[in-house]
Formats: sequence, C-alpha cells, structure tokens
Amino acid sequence: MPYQDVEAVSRDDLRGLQTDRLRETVRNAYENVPFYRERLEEADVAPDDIDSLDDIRELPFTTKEDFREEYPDGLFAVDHSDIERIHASSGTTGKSKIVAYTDKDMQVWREVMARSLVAAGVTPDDIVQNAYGYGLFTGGLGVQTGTEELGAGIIPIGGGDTDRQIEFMQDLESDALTCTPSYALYLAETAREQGVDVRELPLETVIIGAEPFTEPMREEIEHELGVTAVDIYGLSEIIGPGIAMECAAAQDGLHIWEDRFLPEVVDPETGEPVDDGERGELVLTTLSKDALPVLRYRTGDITSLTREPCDCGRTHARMENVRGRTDDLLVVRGINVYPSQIESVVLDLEGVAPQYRIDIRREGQLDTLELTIERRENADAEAVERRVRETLDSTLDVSPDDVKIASPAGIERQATGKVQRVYDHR
Ligand code: DLL
Repeated sequence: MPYQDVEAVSRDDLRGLQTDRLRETVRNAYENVPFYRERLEEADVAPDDIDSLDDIRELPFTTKEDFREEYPDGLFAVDHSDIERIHASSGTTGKSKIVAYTDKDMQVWREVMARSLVAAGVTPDDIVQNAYGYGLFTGGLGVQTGTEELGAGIIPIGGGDTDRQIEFMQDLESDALTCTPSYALYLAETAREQGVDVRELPLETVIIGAEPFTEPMREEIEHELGVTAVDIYGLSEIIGPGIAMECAAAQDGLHIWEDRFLPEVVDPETGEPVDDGERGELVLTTLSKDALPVLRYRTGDITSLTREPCDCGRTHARMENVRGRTDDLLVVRGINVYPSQIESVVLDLEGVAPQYRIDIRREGQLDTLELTIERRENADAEAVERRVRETLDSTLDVSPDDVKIASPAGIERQATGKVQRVYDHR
C-alpha cells in the first residue's frame, strides 16, 4: 500500500504528530487571523498551552456563520500575494463561504486526494472519468489534482452531458467514475433507457460523495453499473473532497486522514464530546493548512467515529457514512422528524426504488407532510402505498398526510450536482 508510512502509523505516533501540528495551527491562527486572536484570548489559550490533544477542548468552535460574517477573507492567515487558489461554496442563503489555498496547501490537497483514490482502488494505470462539477465547487478540481498526483489518467468531463458520459465510458473504457450518488443513479437509468449495459463495460469503481446516500442507493448503484461504490467525504471550509475515504478493501466506514485533519464528534446541543461509536456532530480542525487554518469547525454532519483497526491495515479513525445533518431536523406539527428516519424505514421496503421527496406545507394553522416515493418497474402502486403507509404509521410519531407513488424514474432528477429531497414550503 503506498502512503503506508503515514496511514498505518501507530496511534501513539499519530497522536504525537497531531499534537505538534495542532500547536502550529493554533499559532498560525493566533498570530495571523485577528478573528482567532480575539476568540483565543477570550478563551485564555495561547499556542504554547497546547501540550496534548485533550487541550483541543479549550479551543473555541468555528461555525458557518463565522465564515459568512468574515466574508470574504477575514479568516485568511496569509496575504493575497501568497494565495494560489480560491474556491467558494454557496449555501441556500447568504454570502458564499470563500476558501483559499497556498501552494503548500494545494500540495496537501493533492496528496490527500491521491491517498483517497488509492484507498478506493484506483491505480496509476487507470482512467478516471470525473463527473463532479468544475469551477468554484471543490469536487471537480479536487479530484483532478489528486488524479494527477497519483499519475492516473483523467477525463475532466464535469457534471451533466449524460449522453456523452455514457459514450466516453464505452469508447474510452473508463475504469473509475467520480460523481454524486444521485447522478450515478441518473446515469444508470439513462444508460438503461439507451439499451447500454454498463455492467459489460470495464468500469470498476464509482466514487460517490458530496451528498448523503443510503445503503439501498449504494446497492442499486453497484448492481446497475456492476461496480464497487465507495464513499468520499469532504467540505470546502476544511479543504474540499479528500478529508475521509472509504477503502474498497473493507467498505466499512471512511478513513479520516488524521495526520491532516483532527476529528471530534460532539453532542450538537451541548458541544461536549461523545464516546466513539456514539452519533453526534462531526467537528474538524485542520492540521496543516496555511492560508486558512480552521479550529473546531462545526460541520453540521451527523456521524460516529471508531478507532478500531480496519481490515485494510490503516490505523486512522473511521467515520460512519453521513446520513443526516444537524440542520435537517423538521418540526412538523410540533414533532421532530428527521428525513433520514423516513428514508431508513421506507427504502428497505419491497417494490420501493431509492428515490423520494418530502414536501412540507402549512395549510391554515396545520403543517402537512407529503411523501412521494418511486416504485420499482413491476411493483403494484397500490400495494406499495399500503406497505409504506403501514410501516410509517407504526414507526413514526408523525404520519404523512399524503403518500404518492410515482412511476419508475417519475421523481424529477437533476442532471448535475446535489439533489434536494426536502421541500419545506412553509
Ligand atoms: O461537497 C466536497 C466534496 C466534493 C465531497 C466531492 C465529496 C466529493 P461542499 O460543497 O462544501 O463540499 O459541501 C460539503 O456536503 O458538509 C456534507 O453535508 C455533504 N457531503 C460531502 N460529502 C458527503 C458524503 C463538497 N460522502 C457538505 N456523504 C458536507 C454525505 C456529504 N454528505
């Protein structure tokens, strides 16, 4: 395994490395970012106070709102003259979160992305068809740099243009495809409609990420495309894709590249750490970012950690596949509902395809919840509806007011990017 030295290092050695890098990160933030200087002084922490990893609990959290308030470059620790790249991630509201990289940061990104591709089973002999969007989104260019670093070939096709994706996959014999899980499903459907059996093609691996997906969706992607589908995680504020990667060898959680990013999982309400194995909000600290050091970033992503060794030999902590976000919570008629609860119940049912949408409306004083589910090709719509209703009635505190069954591929697809599953019209 290339990169074995750092990825299979003993946990003791790893902790030593992380502590040194944490101290330098705090120093960089303290000395070069007025925002952090103020926060650290309020918390009464100086860089040299960092003697062990436990000291991280003394550090302040950073939030999405901090990025917005410090727009455009209040969190940068370097002058514009030292910046090599800028990306941005747009939320549904407010200003973009602007992120910057020095030449050295770009090298780190290249390295963690190359390591992620290796863990996914990609080799320097392979051709990677990169269907993540290029531009300010970190997906396209992140995969690009990592593929170049690994020495594999890349087709920088970007998102969309599905007919050409299928044509290239056939004619150029791509070994790996990188895209969102919803796009992988869309591509599978389009290929089927065109009478192309992707299972017969050389494609072996699909690297899915940038949005949540369920196990039934992964199984569908694997089955329809005849591939191994592995999960890649990342977010712009920390670096982009390549923070954590599931290994193809075990497909059992995503290895967080802990020499570069320090993970914690905290109770979203109290901010207190939870034990390994318990779910909470993922909090990440960069350990070697010069342009944009980030302390204890509240990602909003719900997961759990394990530090048990993996069958693949890597010692870095693994995170569970992200199924939901802290801000996913829907309050319907005063009752808390997470879309992931509905999803995990419904998508396991017979005759149900892994596509759904939830619409919440307010009619007069009353909230209503409408669930649209797609049925499989030969499934009977009435039987599917009955099954969905019965299952939800017995498992959820709020039953949907309306369950609609769409025909196969009947729910609107986006050709690129991330898919929206919840529409809150209130
Ligand atoms: O989505 C970076 C990325 C690109 C990751 C390509 C993987 C592949 P942002 O646009 O900043 O960055 O969005 C980050 O997307 O906080 C999660 O909520 C979600 N997300 C990213 N990867 C996964 C994943 C990119 N594997 C936000 N599973 C994160 C679930 C994911 N959610």
